[in-house]
Amino acid sequence: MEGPGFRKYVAIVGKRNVGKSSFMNRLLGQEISIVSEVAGTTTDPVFKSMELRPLGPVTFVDTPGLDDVGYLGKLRVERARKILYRVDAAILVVDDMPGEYEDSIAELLRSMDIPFMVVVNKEDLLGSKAWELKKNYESKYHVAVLVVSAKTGKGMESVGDTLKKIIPDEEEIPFLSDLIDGGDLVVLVVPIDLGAPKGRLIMPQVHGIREVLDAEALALVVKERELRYALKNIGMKPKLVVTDSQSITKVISDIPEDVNVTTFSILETRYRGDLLYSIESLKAIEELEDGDKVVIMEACTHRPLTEDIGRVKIPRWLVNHTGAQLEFKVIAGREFPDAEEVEDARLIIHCGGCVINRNAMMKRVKMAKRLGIPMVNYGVIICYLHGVIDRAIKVFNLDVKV
Ligand SMILES: Nc1nc2c(ncn2[C@@H]2O[C@H](COP(=O)(O)OP(=O)(O)OP(=O)(O)O)[C@@H](O)[C@H]2O)c(=O)[nH]1
Ligand SMILES: [Mg+2]
Repeated sequence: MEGPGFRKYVAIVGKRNVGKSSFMNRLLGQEISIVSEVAGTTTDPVFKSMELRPLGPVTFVDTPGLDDVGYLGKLRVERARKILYRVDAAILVVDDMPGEYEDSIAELLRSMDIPFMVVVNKEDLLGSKAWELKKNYESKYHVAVLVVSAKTGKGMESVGDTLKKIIPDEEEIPFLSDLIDGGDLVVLVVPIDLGAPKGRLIMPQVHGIREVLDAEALALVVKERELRYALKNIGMKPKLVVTDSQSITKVISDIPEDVNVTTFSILETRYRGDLLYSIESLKAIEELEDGDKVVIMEACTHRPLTEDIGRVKIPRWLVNHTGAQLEFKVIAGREFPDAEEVEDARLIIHCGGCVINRNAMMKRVKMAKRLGIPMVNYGVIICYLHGVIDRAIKVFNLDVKV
């Protein structure tokens, strides 16, 4: 399956003239990036896609040697950050001992949570010194180091294997099965309103029911109007109540105080993304001021409804809550936007991401983190703006204060 989160982006970084472009060309087996003995040949990032076994589709990003004169200090880091925020891994190409430049790149990559490997290039020139360099890089950075020659092709065959090892696959997180035990009663409150699709339930609802059954627990599915009646008559206290975000305040008023409750949307945020970051990012709401830019981000491009949750309701609630004149911008689509489009945003409000998988959603979370932008999800912000977030996340026992 091809899609965002499946294709890997790998940046090739290193000093000028170490052979970054030559290395990429050799991987691709064709001349894509201009190579020359003049330092600073590559001036803008060059993107090139290929199938690299055993990794699958990869897009390599050949970067300008970031030690360019004129891009020193902070500016250089800012420039690198804008290239690197979207990559899954980096390859640091070197032809000499680790120095200040390599240290600063390694530190930047670590701070951005980007796994990297080192490639000692020019083995044909360096000879045994190449292996000495390998030892140095291994003991200094504790990463995988390959010795290659972009010129002769030596050592190049291990690049795919090494990249596969350093790029982690996201672990799977259960939807709700870890929150319940066999025999528990779980109540799923499902609105059947105009927004509900005809004749069926939506994915998170089906997912919830399925996991309750897998856990050998009992699923009771009701509309919000029948909730009180159901609880009165069933004679059993629910372990968990899951509801649609928009009915949460009503649902809370209908259930005992000590019953855990959350929303389908919060479960989805945890399942696909980073619930903790979403909750930590709520802080940013209280800091919003007049003129601040808030980005509404959706992973799909559905046709907006008239009372659209992301485009109409959340902005309205947010303005009411903060009292600030905010500037909203909607960005929809399967690709996370360019850094320029979001870097001045004070907050990103992201949809649940039902059309993308965990790898893709986590990648978006990482990109927001790397750009230093707080990012909350619809379900989390709705509960926060309705004053019920503490109650709605209690069941997860997270180590966070809202
Ligand atoms: N002998 C030898 N020369 C190499 C090798 N790889 C690259 N070179 C040479 O090193 C010089 C620089 O190579 P590039 O690939 O342009 O280096 P770069 O890192 O992309 O440089 P910038 O784009 O300027 O940052 C060229 O003259 C290449 O032919 C190698 O494995 N062996
Ligand atoms: Mg180059």
